[in-house]
Amino acid sequence: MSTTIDRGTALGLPEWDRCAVMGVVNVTPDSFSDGGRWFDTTAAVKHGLDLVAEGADLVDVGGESTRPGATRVDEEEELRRVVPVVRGLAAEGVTVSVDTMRASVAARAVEAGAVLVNDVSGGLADPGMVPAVAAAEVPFVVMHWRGFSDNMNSLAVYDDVVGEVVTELRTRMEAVIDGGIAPERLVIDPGLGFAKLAPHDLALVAHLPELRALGRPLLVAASRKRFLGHVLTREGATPPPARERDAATAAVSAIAAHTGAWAVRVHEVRATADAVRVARAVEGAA
Ligand code: PMM
Repeated sequence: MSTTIDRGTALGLPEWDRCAVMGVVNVTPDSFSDGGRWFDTTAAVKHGLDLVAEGADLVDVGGESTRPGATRVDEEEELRRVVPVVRGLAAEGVTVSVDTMRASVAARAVEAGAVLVNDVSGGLADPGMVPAVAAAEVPFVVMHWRGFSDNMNSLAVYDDVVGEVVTELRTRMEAVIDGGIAPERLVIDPGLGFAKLAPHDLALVAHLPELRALGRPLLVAASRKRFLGHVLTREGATPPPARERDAATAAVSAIAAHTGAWAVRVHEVRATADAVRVARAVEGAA
């Protein structure tokens, strides 16, 4: 089936005829929405397989929480969390991506079978990352990022959030290409919630085609984030907890799929798998 929306493709990854679904496995004790739930290799692998059974096209494995205010995990611990889970899922034939800001973790995860490196810092956190990914010849997610989670809220200052994110992403794309990563392997991501307040995130979701105009496939990761808590908060009430934001997440998945996202990254796969299929059907009927 041919698509009417050109979502782009990343060299080295399968091609889907609709927006792909990336399921999240956080092997962490403290991620904001699912910390502690899959903090064991067997449970994490099982969870990844469950996400595939529910409709995930690829599974993103991370061992470091990036929630606002989080402090960094050390390298040995991150390796211990991530590598066996990547190996276990890849051995089952799952398309695995690794969510890490460390070159050593990316390299070891690729050896263990990961086929995509997802670095929320876009290569800024570790000077070894870009050379490692270039050498491994795997696709690379360049996310919009302004600084580590412990102080990113103070960096959420914009005059024109869409224009500034586009400009800063373009600069990072040029830097990683200069560093040796093939342009065909890049995926870009607006970094919802990273140095952004709710109005910034909403503006970025409203303007995805402007990000897509950078010419690379677009990954959108809204799942359970704070801006959805804001949207769902009734007057005078506190925001619903992260795990009660899955219907809102699926709504963003439908919008993102309909406006050209290549993939959406979510914790709860079932509703988003339906959302991207509905978006595909609507696209086919246009
Ligand atoms: N957000 C989180 C983690 N990894 N990766 C990408 N590419 N984009 C994101 O927005 C992103 C990410 C936040 O933590 P979570 O794993 O609990 O969603």
